[in-house]
Amino acid sequence: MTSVVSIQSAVAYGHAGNSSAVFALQRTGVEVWPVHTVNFSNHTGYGSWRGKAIPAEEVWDVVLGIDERGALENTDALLCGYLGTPEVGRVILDAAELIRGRNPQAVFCADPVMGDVDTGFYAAPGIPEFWRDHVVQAADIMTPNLFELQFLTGRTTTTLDEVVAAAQDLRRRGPDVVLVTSVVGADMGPDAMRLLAVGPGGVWLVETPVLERKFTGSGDVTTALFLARWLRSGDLADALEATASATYSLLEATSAADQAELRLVAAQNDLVDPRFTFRAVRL
Ligand code: PXL
Repeated sequence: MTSVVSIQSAVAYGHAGNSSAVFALQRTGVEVWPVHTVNFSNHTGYGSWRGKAIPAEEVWDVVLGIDERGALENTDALLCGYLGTPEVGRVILDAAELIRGRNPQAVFCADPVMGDVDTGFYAAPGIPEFWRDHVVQAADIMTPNLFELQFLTGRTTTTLDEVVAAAQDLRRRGPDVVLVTSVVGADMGPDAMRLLAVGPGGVWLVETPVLERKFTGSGDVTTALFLARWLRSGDLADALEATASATYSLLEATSAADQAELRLVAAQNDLVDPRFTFRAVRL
């Protein structure tokens, strides 16, 4: 059984961080051990929320407890996302090292959650820099959106070629596989949403129709599904297609129901048997 340690946020209401990734992983047949970085009432996109970030020592303590069960030897991947505080950045690096020590084959998948084009940076000061200066070098897989890719590489991109070049640049700094979400550019039409995957299997692009909505938590589902499929098939194009198909189907169901929060439970079948399927093209 594939097993993943997932260190990210928890929200009581709605679906973001672990509160979207855990169910997505479980529904696709992955055993997941969630470690929470914050305990919030809801995601921060609402503008107000209650609850607190969990102190870094407590986050680390939970990782140690999992290790004391002997479970890290059977961990196939560490998945990380929303951090809450820059101090938790150190915890995810220590967790990656501990897990690699227990299982040298384990994969470190880091979603550098920090911001987006429309919101700007929403991560606390110091977190974007921690991803850039410390996590990039340690990760095997990274899944930035285009805004995050530009920050991590210090490049601005206007064309698809420049996005590919920035993703290749990120690969040279660390992760072997880079998945870029929300790919847009001057030479790309406004009529598609795009995901780009760059890795040992080449450069692959997939397009889905545009949904005129902003979703929170969709990136967390995207990364979770991509990791799950990558662990299963090890095939970049296959992982990209499966991720785009399932995520688009979920977002389409959310739009159709006119809901603010992802229809993760109601549309759970889309995670394993998506109603829409998309093919990736090699660039
Ligand atoms: O989807 C990213 C995310 C995760 N967790 C929390 C968030 C957000 C984005 O706003 O607020 C708590």
